[in-house]
This record gives sequence, C-alpha cells and structure tokens, in this order.
Amino acid sequence: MKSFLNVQDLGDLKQALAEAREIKQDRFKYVELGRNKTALLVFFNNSLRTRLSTQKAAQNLGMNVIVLDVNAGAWKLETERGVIMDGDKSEHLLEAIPVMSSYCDIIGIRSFAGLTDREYDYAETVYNQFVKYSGKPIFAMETATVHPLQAFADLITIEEHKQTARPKVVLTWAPHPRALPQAVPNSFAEWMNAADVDFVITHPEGYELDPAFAGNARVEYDQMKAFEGADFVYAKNWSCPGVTRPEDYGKILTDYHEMLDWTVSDRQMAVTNNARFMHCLPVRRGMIVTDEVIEAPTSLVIPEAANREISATVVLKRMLETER
Ligand code: AN0
Ligand code: CP
Repeated sequence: MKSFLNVQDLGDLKQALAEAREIKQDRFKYVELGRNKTALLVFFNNSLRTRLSTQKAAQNLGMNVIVLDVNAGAWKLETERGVIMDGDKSEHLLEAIPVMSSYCDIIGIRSFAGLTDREYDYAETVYNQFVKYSGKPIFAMETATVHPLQAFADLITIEEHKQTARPKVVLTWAPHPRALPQAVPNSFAEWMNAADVDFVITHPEGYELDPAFAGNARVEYDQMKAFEGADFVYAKNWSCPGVTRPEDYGKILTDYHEMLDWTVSDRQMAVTNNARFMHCLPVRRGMIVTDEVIEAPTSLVIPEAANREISATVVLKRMLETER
C-alpha cells in the first residue's frame, strides 16, 4: 500500500478486519517488520489520539518514530504554488517535503480542511503534494476530506460489539460552536457504505455530505425517525459541505443555540435498540452528547479510541510489507 486515504486502498475489508483481530491478539507479532525503518508523523493541526496511537502502532512494528508539529517549532510552511512569499511563511512545502522524506521511510499527514476553498480542500491538495514529491508511502492522519484511520477503528469497534449480522448504524449530525471539517463523517459514511450494515445518515437540511462519500446511503432529516431501532449511533458535527449551495461551504448554517435539540440525549436513545454510542473524540459534552449518554455502559467512545492503535498498526504493517 503506497497511499492510505480511502477505503479501497485497504482492499478486501474482511481480510483487513481479520488482520486487525490478529494484531489485537498479539500487537507485537510483526515487531521485526519495521526494524531500522522510520515513520515521520507530520501534524499541521492538534491531536491527542492520532499522535499517541500512531506512535504506538509504529513501535508495535519495531519502527523508529519522528513527530513534527509544523506550527510548534518548524518554519511556517507555504502550501500553495505561485505565491510571492512575503508573509509569515518562511519555507515552501515543495522544498520541505523532499527534505522530510530524506529522513524517513513512511510519512503520516494531519492537515485539516481550511474550509474556505472547497475545490482546494476536496482536491486533497496538501496530501497529494506529499504523495507526488516525497517518493514515500503516505497515509492520512485526517486530511482535508478524510480520516480513514478513524473510520477503520470505528468499523473494528462495530464488528466487535454488534449483536446482529447486519446492524443498523446511524450517523447523526450534532451541534458545535465552531465550524468543523467533514473528514470524519465523510470517511465514516464511505466505510459504512463498504461494510455490511444498514446505514442511515441524519442531519439538518443543508448539511448533505459530498456524494463521493455518502453514496447511496439513506438520508433521514427527522433525527428521531432515523434513531428508531438503531444498534449504533455515531455522533459528529460537521460544517456545511457546500453540496447544494457552494457559497455556504465550511459555514455553520444555524447558530448552535437553536440546534440543541440535535444533541444526543436519552430522549433519542430511548427509541433505539439499546444502541451503542460512538464518537471519534474529542467531544464537547452538552453540545454533541449529554453526560448521561456518554457515561452510560452503552458508550463505546473509549474502546473506539483504543482501536486507533489497531487500525494504525494494520495500515503501517501493510505499508512496510509493500516496501520490503
Ligand atoms: C476535528 C474534526 O472535527 O475534524 C478532529 C476530529 C478527530 N475536531 C475538532 O477540531 C474539534
Ligand atoms: N479522533 C482523533 O483523531 O482524535 P485526535 O484529533 O485527538 O487525534
């Protein structure tokens, strides 16, 4: 595997899930695979889980790890070609990428959507520059439009906790005070469409996800109706994807004070099939979900985060195997 962005990059999902189970049973099984190999993790944005779980995954495989926080000590990087660099950015990505790649074997990138230029974000401009100019395998640690390590961990978690062969999984929008990217819901939708689940998306009108990710998934605008009989509830906020009105891209369409009935609470959970609650974290209590729901025994947020180590170990293992 040379690049990890979309569900197809992993090939057969059943096989990938079998590998995840194998690694969870013995996470050091492939500790010789990464000997004398170096993973470079480049963060343009904050992170708790991705930073820790991906380092742990690389160590499980015997790799060395270098972490770079671009905005905390590195030169500020220009990402667009053709600009006159007279601002606060001292270095261009076009030099920085080949330099960084000379010190490592595999590179992970966290680079969120800017949420101002839809075309720039949806072309995965930053990620693709790394693919093009590094000559190394590149994987997404949440890029402008996707967060596949999260979606893979989510799928592993659903597989571990499902009680029926084909569970009903509901992705629900929930309120948030700041405009957030669409990467998490995009990837979750993409992966659920590829998995064997009954998948429903619910959100207020105007928040329609890009069809490249939502595919033919059922959209139900009535949140209570969507929750009926759900086995898994996956909450997440996202800003306007700009599908129906491109001029609204990256915006919050209605002030969150008016949207608080979308906060996942016992009211909605009551109509589910004793659903498990999921969220990628970090989560704002009282906005996305109530204390009661996230603290209930049905909440999976901690095992879900723990599975980030497993998804990252599988992905890095695949990349190391390709390089051998
Ligand atoms: C980010 C997002 O919504 O994409 C990261 C989630 C993993 N969340 C925040 O910025 C709060
Ligand atoms: N879920 C997730 O990616 O969390 P971090 O932003 O803390 O890495």
